[in-house]
Amino acid sequence: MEESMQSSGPDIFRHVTTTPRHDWTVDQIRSLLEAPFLDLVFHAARVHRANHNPHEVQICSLLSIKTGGCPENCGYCSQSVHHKTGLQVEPLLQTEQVLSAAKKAKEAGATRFCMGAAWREVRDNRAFDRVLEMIRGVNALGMEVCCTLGMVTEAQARKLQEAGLYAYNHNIDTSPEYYEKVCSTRTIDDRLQTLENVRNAGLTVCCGGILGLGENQTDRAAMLHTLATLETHPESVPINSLVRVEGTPMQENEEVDPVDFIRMIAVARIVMPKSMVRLAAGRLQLSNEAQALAFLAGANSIFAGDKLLTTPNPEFDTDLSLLHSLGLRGKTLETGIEEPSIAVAYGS
Ligand code: SAM
Ligand code: DTB
Ligand code: SF4
Repeated sequence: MEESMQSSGPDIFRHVTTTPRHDWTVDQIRSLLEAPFLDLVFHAARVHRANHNPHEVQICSLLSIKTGGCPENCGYCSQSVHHKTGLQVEPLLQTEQVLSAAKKAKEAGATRFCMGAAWREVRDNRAFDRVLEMIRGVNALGMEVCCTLGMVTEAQARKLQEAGLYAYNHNIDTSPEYYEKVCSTRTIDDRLQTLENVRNAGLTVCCGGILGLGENQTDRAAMLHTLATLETHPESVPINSLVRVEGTPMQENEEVDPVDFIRMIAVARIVMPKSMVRLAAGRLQLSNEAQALAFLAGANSIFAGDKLLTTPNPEFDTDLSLLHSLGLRGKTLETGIEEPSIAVAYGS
């Protein structure tokens, strides 16, 4: 490599490769998280440009298809029955309502449509049949279809796959060690089992986590370590920053420093070079400049639209003008990596 290590930071960066590795240790990942910020962004940007088109950002659209009343007790969530958040519970939407939202999202430039249901797990009932119908409809629009419906068995995941589902979202949220502080109605092993079921059914995996739950730096490293040591890296890794919801046990949590949010994006990019890293919940707390740094550090997707599932998000037009001002464009499904603007001479 031409640049000397003196100019590109501490020793830990010697371990960085542009191709996927599955043997990162928690200590190494923690060292990356704690490295000088600009060195970290520099290395993450290089890994990013070797694997992705740096001018493209995938726009995803989210829709809550069944809102509130969830029996799980995730401490951050507006939709849990265990917290008094004042959220109005709504039954499963009709298929036509969902398809109309998906069409609008597609016209606005979204290429991925994610449907979320506040369920603990999928049950084989009429509601599931309706979700399968929604998936068939959105798939027919030519979008990547993603669902997040709670725990699924392998047989259910196969039905989702056969209906045209592209990805299943199921976040591990935090480290295995801290997990019970975030949710006690299920274990992280339950989460990992669902991820295995999804993978066995031939779906792509969307799995990430949240910053700001009260976790420490080792937990952040351990969360990324759990994902980066899976046999196949999740194709999609959403990194959320806690949206503090009144009435949840986490409403008073300390705000996440934007620099730490960007660090997490950068390290996710380095340890999972080929995955889509999604700058997910928490963008209202980020300035345009911070978002620009996140894109430089390897984020290549956002959730657009003024609502995430239940909480506010930047206005669609605000996002479009941000992307425009940064010279970024929405990713189309046909394009792969084309002409990264900087030649990458990294050894791997
Ligand atoms: N019930 C399903 C489940 O738990 O997998 C799906 C819905 S859940 C709302 C999807 C993900 O959104 C969660 O796993 C969590 O990572 C993220 N999320 C939920 N509430 C959040 C909040 N207040 N702030 C940031 N991220 C949040
Ligand atoms: C993910 O990791 N973040 C998105 C998507 N996957 C489903 C959801 C964010 C939800 C934020 C809280 C809410 O709006 O209720
Ligand atoms: Fe339920 Fe999902 Fe919210 Fe947890 S994150 S309370 S499982 S909707």
